[in-house]
Amino acid sequence: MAVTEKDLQELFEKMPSKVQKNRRKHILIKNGEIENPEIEANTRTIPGIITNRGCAYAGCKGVVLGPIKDMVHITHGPIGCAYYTWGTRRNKAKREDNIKNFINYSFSTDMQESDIVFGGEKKLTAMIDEVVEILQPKAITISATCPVGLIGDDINAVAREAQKRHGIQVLAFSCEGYKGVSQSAGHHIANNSFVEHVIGKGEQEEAPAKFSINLLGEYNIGGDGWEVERILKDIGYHVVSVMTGDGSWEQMRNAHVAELNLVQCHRSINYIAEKIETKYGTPWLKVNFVGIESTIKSLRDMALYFDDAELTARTEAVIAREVARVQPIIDQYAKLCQNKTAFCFVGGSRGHHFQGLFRELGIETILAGYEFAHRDDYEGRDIIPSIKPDADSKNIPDLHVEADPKRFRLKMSPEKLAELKQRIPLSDYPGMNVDMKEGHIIVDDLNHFETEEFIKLLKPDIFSSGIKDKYVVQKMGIPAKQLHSYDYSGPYAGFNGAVNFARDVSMGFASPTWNFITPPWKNSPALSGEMNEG
Ligand code: CFM
Ligand code: HCA
Repeated sequence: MAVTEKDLQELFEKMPSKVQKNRRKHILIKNGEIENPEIEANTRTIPGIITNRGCAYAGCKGVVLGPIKDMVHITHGPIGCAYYTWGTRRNKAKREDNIKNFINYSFSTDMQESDIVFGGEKKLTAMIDEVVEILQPKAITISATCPVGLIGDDINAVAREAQKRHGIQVLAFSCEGYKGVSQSAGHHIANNSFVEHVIGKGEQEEAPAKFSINLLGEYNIGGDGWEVERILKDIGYHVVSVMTGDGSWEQMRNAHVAELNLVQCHRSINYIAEKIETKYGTPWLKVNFVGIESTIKSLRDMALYFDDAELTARTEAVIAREVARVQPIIDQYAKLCQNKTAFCFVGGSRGHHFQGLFRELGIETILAGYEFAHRDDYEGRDIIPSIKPDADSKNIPDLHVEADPKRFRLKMSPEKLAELKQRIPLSDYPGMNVDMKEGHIIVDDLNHFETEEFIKLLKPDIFSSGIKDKYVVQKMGIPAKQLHSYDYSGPYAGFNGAVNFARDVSMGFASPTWNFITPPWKNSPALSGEMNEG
């Protein structure tokens, strides 16, 4: 069933008029007659609305910094903030020779009321000294939480002093939770600091091997990054650094030597790709390793970029071998998925990326959206010049970078690069809106009220989003698949990931559990009337 403007009208009528006015701008019904309609995104959620969004601290410490394994990440704040950004995201990391791995530890100053009253700088200083004494990390991060900004602890001064005292890099991040309208502000804060203080600071001058790449915006959730690396290494690529899944400070410092940057999640990391290009001359390529077709396309785009006969042949051989291996298994699972419908609502890029994988199984995404993406993630990169300054850029000034006179190196002639840009999505990406089908819904910052209303209207066969709404949705009788943490499963990226996803989703459909749940709309009749005994 398609949703009409009239349905939307009825849904909005249940909201207070101010909320209606605000929310109307965040919801679109895809209508081919209007090319790329404008959607409001990356603006403040109305207080009182139950949003799935997180905060700037979550985006900085939890998302971007957290997965870097050889740095100790200190949360200066209440214990809950540290715990939330440590255990639940499932960014996996392996032990490696000569690289320490602190990923299993959560470090927090565990701020108490007395620290709020008297200040917490001394406690933070003591904690850094203790960390250095016990663990001897090569670098430390300090992330601010809301109270730090409110009481005025100067974490930058503490970091500077600690850096002098211990002779190791100590980076402070002023990512107080309220700094932006969502996690997205935190991504900016983390990335700006890396561009300024970490990337390009290593000793290496040349790429250590042919076909050297960095993998940006891959956080190794459920092992996604490992599956992507497996494929890339098999083809003959050398992965210099991954930002930041199973990543390391050590490798990031030499990221400037790579010949190409791959960008998986553009929402959280496009700034780094842009800045590295300006500073070191490394072009970037938008890739998507979620879904078989997207994985194949990404691999072929990479081969086009490097333009090497042997690499291209190897790319095709690996694709052929992998597809022959996984497709028959996926086909079996896909039988259980035909003509089903999904809602796909995730934070930044996954709300878009997973639509292709759903489609390959025979599942159509009828409603999708992002928690905190910006307009370019919906409407495509082309609209960037027309975007009015958004909430993040007002709060977090853009970092100005210039070409590094010692290390800037053109990786390819400007003519060849320009010619390639005609054929592959170098420094470009289409928005989610292009992939949505006629009549399907796009919702920015979907809230819990709207979730329930849209479920009643569209009755999807599967709902994919996060932990905050999963259980409400399951109680409505709809299988829910977390696309943040993958519900203890994964990887879902690459060829093996597509098999895992097909297995998990079809299991959701095949499970008899749903027969024991009566959705609320089945308990109350759709039509109601009164008996007239006259
Ligand atoms: Fe990028 Fe991510 Fe996402 Fe994201 Fe996130 Fe995440 Fe996400 Mo949760 S970096 S934007 S801030 S792909 S943590 S690994 S799943 S909301 S869609
Ligand atoms: C975050 C992390 C998160 C939360 C997931 C969820 C993640 O935003 O702070 O709400 O289910 O992927 O772990 O996005």
